[in-house]
Amino acid sequence: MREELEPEDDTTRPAREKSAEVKPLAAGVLRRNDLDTWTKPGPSLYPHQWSWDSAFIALGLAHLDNRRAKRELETLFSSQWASGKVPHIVFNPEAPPQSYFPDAERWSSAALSSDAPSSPHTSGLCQPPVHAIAVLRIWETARGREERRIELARSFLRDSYPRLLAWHLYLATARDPEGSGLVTIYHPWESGMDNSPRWDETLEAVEIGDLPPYTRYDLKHVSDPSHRPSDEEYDLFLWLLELLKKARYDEATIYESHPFLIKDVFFSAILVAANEALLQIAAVVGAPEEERTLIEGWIERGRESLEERWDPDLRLCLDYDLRAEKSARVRTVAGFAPLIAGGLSEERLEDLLETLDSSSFAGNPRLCWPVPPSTSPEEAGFHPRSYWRGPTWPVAEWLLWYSLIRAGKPERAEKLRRVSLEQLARGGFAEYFEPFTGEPLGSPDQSWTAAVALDFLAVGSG
Ligand code: 2M8
Repeated sequence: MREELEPEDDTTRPAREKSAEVKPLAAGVLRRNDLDTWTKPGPSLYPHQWSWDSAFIALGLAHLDNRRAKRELETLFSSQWASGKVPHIVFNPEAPPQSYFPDAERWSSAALSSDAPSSPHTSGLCQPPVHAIAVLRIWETARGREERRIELARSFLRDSYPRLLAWHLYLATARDPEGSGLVTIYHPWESGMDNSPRWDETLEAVEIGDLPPYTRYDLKHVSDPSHRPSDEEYDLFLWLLELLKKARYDEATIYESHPFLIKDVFFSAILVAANEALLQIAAVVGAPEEERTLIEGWIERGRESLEERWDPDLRLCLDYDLRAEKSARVRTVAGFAPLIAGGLSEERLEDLLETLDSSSFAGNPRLCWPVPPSTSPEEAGFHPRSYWRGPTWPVAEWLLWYSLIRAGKPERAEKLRRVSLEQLARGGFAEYFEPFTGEPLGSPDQSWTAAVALDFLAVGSG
């Protein structure tokens, strides 16, 4: 039977008391998933290093152990491709056999592309670039401490800066040959929101060819297969992967032939926020003026192009399918992209806040906690238990909280932070939550959930 959570029961206990319990529990999750130089996203479902998970993990670890936080990102960046791409998965050679699919062999990245490192193996895709934000957090947690610690953090920034710059340059060029300011993704896995209804129309048009057989291992790690993408979705994911392999992960070839080429507004907005962080890092390390000007240009271009993707009726920002030449008119949390990118006019900010608090998102009366579901409950493609089709995701809440602070809305940010922490204090560090009942779903003890809790606790007033 499903366990229903009743947040009302707990209102007598002060928030501060519950927060005090959350910190050691969150730290415990990160400790248990720690493999010394990097952290597993989840205890069994995700046995390898994932790119944006590690960025979130690093910003949580920054509040526990600065050195370990740095190591997390150094490990990830040591597998950066020659092109500047940071791979979405770095494979763990010690992972138990048949624990995750597609595995390193299925990707064959090093065999197909001379840009890919051969040891450890990596996937051929990338994920949203949260990394510069995490590097900046590491710096911020060291500042104001003893001189030695500050100097170590500064030296970490010096080492990280060129890698981050190469990563962002790759996204601004290979992933945006049009110079549009928006990043093109090649696969739903690159968005981080794998089975979001954002991709439904595009995927419907994809014809699956001769797909080599495979076995899914993810389903054995969750209590109910309906939490994860369906078999039909997996076939499409695997077929797109075959096409990318056929193109030998070559950007120009992919651009000519691939059926999934989407200007992803959420990914692009994170890049703008990450470029803001990179600009601050550039100042700390004394980067050349022309590089700072380049980064400023990326920020400006990114914001302008997101504004062009604004839908005045839905009052959200929409992805654009380059092949079909049309927008994906679906209300998902990704539509808040301009808030994440920042630099908004008062009017646009108000639009976004109204959408956020409307019944389409955090103001929906059926919600257990007033946090935005990954897909609006008013959408036809909404599903309350399926992965990115409706559940609430603490990492998405963190991104909105971080953005609200940057947008000069500290009170709204604080409300979101408190509710998000309450949700975690009641439901634990699940990968995602059923939005109407608060039931924890997916992988338990998910590292990035614990990491954002630590950041919420450290940066907020507790
Ligand atoms: C999920 O994605 C992986 C594929 O990359 C999967 O479902 O197997 C997504 O939630 C993604 O955003 C996340 O980085 C990854 C690991 O937590 O899991």
